[in-house]
Amino acid sequence: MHAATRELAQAIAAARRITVVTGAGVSAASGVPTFRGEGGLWRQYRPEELATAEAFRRDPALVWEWYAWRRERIAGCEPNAAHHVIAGWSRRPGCRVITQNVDDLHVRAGTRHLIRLHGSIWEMSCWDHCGQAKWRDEAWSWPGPGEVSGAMANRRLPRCIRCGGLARPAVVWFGEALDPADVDAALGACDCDLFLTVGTSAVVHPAAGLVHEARRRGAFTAEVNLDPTPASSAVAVSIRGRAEDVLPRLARP
Ligand code: BJW
Ligand code: ZN
Repeated sequence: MHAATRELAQAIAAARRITVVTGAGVSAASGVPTFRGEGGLWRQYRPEELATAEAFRRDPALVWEWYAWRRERIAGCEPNAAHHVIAGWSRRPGCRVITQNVDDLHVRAGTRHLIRLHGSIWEMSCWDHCGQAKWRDEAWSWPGPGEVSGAMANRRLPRCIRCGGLARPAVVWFGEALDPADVDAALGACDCDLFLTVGTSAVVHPAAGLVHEARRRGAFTAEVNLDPTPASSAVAVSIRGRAEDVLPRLARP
């Protein structure tokens, strides 16, 4: 075992309060595409072009088609070793898990005390803000090929269960505010002994700022990621590797 891995494994074993923040890299081994880098493109679009309210306003069918494609892919994925290790840590008192992922694979791995900063791809909300709380809908899927042109596609989009208006994915798009309760919980979780960031490019705020906040508050900070990120030089221990390989080693010091 490398010295950095051993040091982090021992710190995890000794820590009383652990906070883990995760990103798309944690689900990569399950088959969920990451946002940035290889496999991040859907057709010719980058996620930044589709994960916005402006894109949805302009072409809701295009955005829903992207989400339907992702929902179908995620439905065929299972939690991997990294999700299971994190779920194990989450059963320790004082452990909190913050995820940017909308795939719910942490939920399916049995993770406790989970804060889902960017929502869930399996939930919908009313685009018209009629007052209906977000609801879960795992059944809706994109109409089959041949039924998807223009007005037909728009008629087959999911509708609000209260007012019948257009439904949207209950996820947080660029430029949208996160749920203040989630932000409060995530900031509260920065009061910890050890803060570990896993599988995130650490560029999307406010999630990307949490590791710095935890460090400011005196936590031992660490990162496990395939590629270097803006957080790499700020943390005490940075391990370059795949979450599904490294996390099982960290769980067995
Ligand atoms: C592996 C691996 C393996 C691969 N093992 N590793 C401060 C500074 C600058 C900008 C801002 C700021 N504050 C706010 C902003 C604007 C913006 C922002 O951050 N922009 C930056 C990009 C510049 N933020 C926002 O707009 C946020 N809203 C906000 O702040 O609102 C303020 C407000 C207040 C009041 C009123 C109104 C507004 C919202 C951000 C929402 C982000 N949403 C998305 C889409 C979610 C829905 C969906 O999934 O469709 O969230 S974008 C996308 O990025 C998604 C992800 O959760 C998020 C982060 O991506 P992540 O997880 O890091 O994935 P990747 O692909 O980037 O990285 C994967 C990493 O894994 C890579 O590094 C690989 O190397 C690695 N990897 N395989 C380990 N096996
Ligand atoms: Zn409605």
